[in-house]
Amino acid sequence: MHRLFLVVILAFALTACAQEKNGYQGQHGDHHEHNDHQSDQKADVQAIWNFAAKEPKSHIAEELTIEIQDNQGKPIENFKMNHEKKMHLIVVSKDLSRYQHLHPEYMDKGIFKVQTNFPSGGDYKLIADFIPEDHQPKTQTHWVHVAGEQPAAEAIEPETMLTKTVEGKEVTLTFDKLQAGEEVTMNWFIKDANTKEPIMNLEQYLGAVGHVVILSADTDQYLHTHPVEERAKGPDAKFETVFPASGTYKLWGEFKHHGEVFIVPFTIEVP
Ligand SMILES: [Cu+2]
Repeated sequence: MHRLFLVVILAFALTACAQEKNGYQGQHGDHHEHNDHQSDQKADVQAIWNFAAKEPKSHIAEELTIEIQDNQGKPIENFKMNHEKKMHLIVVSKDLSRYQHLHPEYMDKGIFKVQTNFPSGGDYKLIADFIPEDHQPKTQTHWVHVAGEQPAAEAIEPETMLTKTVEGKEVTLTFDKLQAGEEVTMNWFIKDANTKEPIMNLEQYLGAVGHVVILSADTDQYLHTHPVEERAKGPDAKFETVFPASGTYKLWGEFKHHGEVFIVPFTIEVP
């Protein structure tokens, strides 16, 4: 319980730190000047983000390289498997309307590579989630501007009805008690949208009943969640998390049924 809370706090600290670094790199184009953070013991890893293209464009495959280093610029070479992958990469537009969950491939010497394919132009936040051997879970983030046609930003409005149909599934999200700073258990209840029958045979997706990613509306807070029962098969999928502050958050639940992954987004207000 306490460990979960610490992870969330650590993720914050790292996110804030990474943003500062990214801004710094953006201005100076120098990936090696990080002395400003060496005194901060939490900033014990850093990520260097590079697209093969000078300016990535939407609707085409763009190669992204992410190098994970310690704070001296030495590659970190060993990573723990976490939900069957060495790195999870969340790609989200600034208005949170477009979301992708990718798995960069580990090459060697701390270097991960992935093909991105942005669904539109605009600003995107990239969030890499990984666990170096002998470290706590880490989060590193990066903003990128993508060239291409950009639809008007969508408002991030909390939904009052937390039931929706996505790809033939009717999904209802409930919370035991929704309160910032408290451990919250959420339940995703999944029915077949046509027959209204509860789905009892969800497949394991990345070693669990599903995955839930949560971001605050300003994208600053990336929350980790843990399935209460990893091997559950539905119709209930329960996860625990702690919302660190009151405000608007977007959640994406990812589940697998009949070999297909479906992603269900909800926007909520946390008191
Ligand atoms: Cu993942």
